[in-house]
Amino acid sequence: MELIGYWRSSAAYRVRIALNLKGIDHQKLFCDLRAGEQHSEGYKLLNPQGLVPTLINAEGVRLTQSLAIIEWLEEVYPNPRLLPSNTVERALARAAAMEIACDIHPLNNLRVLNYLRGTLAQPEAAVQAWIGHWISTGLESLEARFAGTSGEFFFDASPGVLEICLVPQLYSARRFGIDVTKYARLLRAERAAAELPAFQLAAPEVQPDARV
Ligand SMILES: N[C@@H](CCC(=O)N[C@@H](CS)C(=O)NCC(=O)O)C(=O)O
Repeated sequence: MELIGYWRSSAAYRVRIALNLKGIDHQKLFCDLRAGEQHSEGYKLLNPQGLVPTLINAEGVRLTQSLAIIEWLEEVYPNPRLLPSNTVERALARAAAMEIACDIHPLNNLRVLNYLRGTLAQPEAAVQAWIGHWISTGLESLEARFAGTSGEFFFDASPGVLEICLVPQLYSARRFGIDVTKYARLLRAERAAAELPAFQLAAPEVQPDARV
């Protein structure tokens, strides 16, 4: 299997964590988003959306969209589970993961920010306000949803799809200079995840293409 990603991509970061948690051997390939490689003809043949990640499975099938990739991994490699065994909890875990992957992350994606800065000629202060607003709005509602829940992780004794989405989103929030200290419940889960090699080895700074 081959994972095409970029060290700072939070969508690729999610898939790196999932592959590590499941212990799936894979090769890492890179698409340099800052250099615009996602727009190259070659990459668009693999992923016409021009986004990372792309996972090429053992049969050569190109899989895109991090949540779809994680669901596919879950179906093909069911252990360890990344979704709760109870169906209602599965829906709740998916919903919270989607709050991050569908409602927070896309609003602050590179192409959206480039559009604000370039085509819409928004000043940097407005772009920063946009980023801060959407990330904080999303994290606040997640914090409210889980505040008061016990344990370290959200649904199980081990991390699943929500932690897989949360850890990269918190990383990205800090990178944008957002104060995340008020999200105590979210930070508790993040701290627990940070103890696990699957998360440590997926961290942006330790990727071979990292430019720190
Ligand atoms: N919904 C997609 C989002 C993928 C995505 O937006 N990837 C970003 C990096 S996190 C990207 O490739 N951005 C390139 C660009 O905006 O030009 C997923 O979850 O895989």
